[in-house]
Amino acid sequence: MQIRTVTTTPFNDQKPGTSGLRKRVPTFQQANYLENFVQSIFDTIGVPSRATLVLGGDGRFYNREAIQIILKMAAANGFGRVLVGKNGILSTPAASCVIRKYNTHGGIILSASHNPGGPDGDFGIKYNATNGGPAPEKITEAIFAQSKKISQYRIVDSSDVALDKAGEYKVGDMMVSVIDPVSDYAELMESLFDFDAIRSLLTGGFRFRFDAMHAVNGPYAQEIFSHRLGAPSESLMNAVPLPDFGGGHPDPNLTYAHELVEVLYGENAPDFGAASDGDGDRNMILGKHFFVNPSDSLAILAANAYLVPGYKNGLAGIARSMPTSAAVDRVAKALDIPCYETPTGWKFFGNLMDAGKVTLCGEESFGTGSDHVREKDGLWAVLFWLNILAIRKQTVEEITREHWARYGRNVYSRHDYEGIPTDAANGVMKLLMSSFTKLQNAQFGDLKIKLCDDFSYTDPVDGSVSNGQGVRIVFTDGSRIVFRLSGTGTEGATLRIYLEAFEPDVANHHLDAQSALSQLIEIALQISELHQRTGRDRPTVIT
Ligand code: VG1
Ligand code: CO
Repeated sequence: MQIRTVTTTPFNDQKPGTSGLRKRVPTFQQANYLENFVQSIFDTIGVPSRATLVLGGDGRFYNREAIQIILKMAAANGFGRVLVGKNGILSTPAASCVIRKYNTHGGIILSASHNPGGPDGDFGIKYNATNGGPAPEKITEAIFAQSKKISQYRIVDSSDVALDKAGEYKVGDMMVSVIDPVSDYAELMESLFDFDAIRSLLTGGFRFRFDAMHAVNGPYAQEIFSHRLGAPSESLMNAVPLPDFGGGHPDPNLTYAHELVEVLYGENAPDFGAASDGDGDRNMILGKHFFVNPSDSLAILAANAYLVPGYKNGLAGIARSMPTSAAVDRVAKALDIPCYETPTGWKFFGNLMDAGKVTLCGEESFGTGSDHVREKDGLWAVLFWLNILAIRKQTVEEITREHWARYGRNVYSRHDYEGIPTDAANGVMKLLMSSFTKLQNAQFGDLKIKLCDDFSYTDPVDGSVSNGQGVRIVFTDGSRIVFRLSGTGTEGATLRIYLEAFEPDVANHHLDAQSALSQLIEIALQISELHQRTGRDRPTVIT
């Protein structure tokens, strides 16, 4: 095997964000840009002799080229085998599943998740550790540090691998197994859910729509919903993955999944609708003319987990990210199990799951998952809902309203201001942080501020500390406003405002979240001077 050592110089912007390194495609296409980052990963994790690596991505533009480069670099860095999804495809949860099932030395996932793709869109890369989960902060920081001092990378000269046929190939001395990206994952889903009950539901007049948004979950949805569960063919929308996601923004929310939303809010709407994102780890759940807030969805899954075979023996605990509503905390309390509050991003759940402290995890950003893998999992959440619907035989809206009646409703919304100038966004955050003393105990109408801080987390398993995870303004009645800067964007800054108020009274549960939260929204805008500082008079996305 001919290993070439190539001299290179560092780029200084290879800092992984909330979930891996995300940049515009042209940035990744620069000479040595991808190679530097991949070599920094290998240098940081160390490669045990003849170790196995998992490799796959969400199929977006530049996926195939990147896979060929990474295969040649893996061979040159001493890997003995790479398991790569056919056509270079693996959804994020499927990659996590494969890493765990075959006990590999982790995996590399190519995705920019919900960010748009195409030649001018975004690309991304991240390393998932041997537990199948996103590398924790101490590893991503070490990769970044390495990327700033890298001077060479290793690669072999070899022809490209035909990724379109499952089989065994060779790159240098390394074996490449091109695997079916769907089968291991589908098998895992069958082991968790009551497929017979779901099949009876889907073939018995219940009407279901799943929107794969031309992203990675198309083939997974076809195999699971159509082939294994017998869903009629009209159940699937946009199920053919495209390198640019059909020009769309593969983010399953009310703004970007509007095609599905129009169907579910239209005349003669189906009973249930769901969508997932670019890399298949997010989910949106809709009923007929009804939207399930992701924080509520997590709470409802937790409360109904006893109905689902994989979870019927109980949950060890639950974790949610800080900005996620406390709806699930109420369920944890009722179940008498612990509930953890972590910073944003799935990498913070891994230790808790590995230590057996939690079974279910969730984020307000349409992410839900469990310890079956170490990533959030879009199709898993849809199957979980279908399993509950199949057993309870009620509508999505009835189940949600009954949940609120029992636990109270955490009215919740997130307002995103996307693509604002970085300076303005930083200015807003600075202003808020310098206002803590002034805001403490301040009164706004009938609301009084109890606490303001910049969220900091100490991992209960390894004691690592993560600071600067978002500004919290908590009121005496438990209402909250949270401000955070996004760590997944590639253009300017995105400021997120998370709003939450608790409504115990069933008589008010019908209220629209925006009107129920109007007072908090006003306070948020006032104390952040957001409109004045950014020149924006409304959010780009409201969920
Ligand atoms: C966003 C979400 C966060 C999620 C992350 C990755 O991060 O808020 O909850 O874990 O995306 O999701 P940020 O830093 O932009 O707020 V995915 O599906 O893009 O990998
Ligand atoms: Co995603």
